[in-house]
Amino acid sequence: MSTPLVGIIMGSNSDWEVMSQAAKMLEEFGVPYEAQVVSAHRMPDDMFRYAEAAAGRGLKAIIAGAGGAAHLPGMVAAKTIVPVLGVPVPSKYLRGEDSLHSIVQMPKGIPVATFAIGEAGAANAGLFAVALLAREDAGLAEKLEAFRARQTEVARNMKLEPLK
Ligand code: RP5
Repeated sequence: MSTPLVGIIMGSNSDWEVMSQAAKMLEEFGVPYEAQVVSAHRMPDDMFRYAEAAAGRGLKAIIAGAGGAAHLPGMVAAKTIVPVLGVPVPSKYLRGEDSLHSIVQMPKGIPVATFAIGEAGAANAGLFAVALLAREDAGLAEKLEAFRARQTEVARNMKLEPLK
């Protein structure tokens, strides 16, 4: 396995169903990544260690997902200058609106690039990490262009059922 360029972290293994969409996207593009649970409130020291080591280990982006009072992306961003992409994971009672607000409302000075709630957000965070890496990797840029072109073709070929 090559050295990971993207770190995917999440608050719980219950987030994996959503966060695996980011991993699938990175796999599709052949980007080396790692994925693990780093809980902000249950493993705060591990979280800081992860963030502090990220740049030195060669991570170019960190995709961080959490649900509820989702402080993981913001706290990780506070301890590293590696770009942090935040994914709000749907929560049981507030359906992820709590997660979204916790992640998106970062005070000025520590940015977290915040994505949509749930699977689309996780997949788009993966795609965004690919786009970041593609700035320095012509082969990856070509794959991203091809991905977009295929998507365009699918949309162009969409047929609508006639009214009955
Ligand atoms: C957060 O609390 C996690 O990110 C997860 O979305 C949520 C629930 O965690 P579990 O109770 O399923 O471990 O920390």
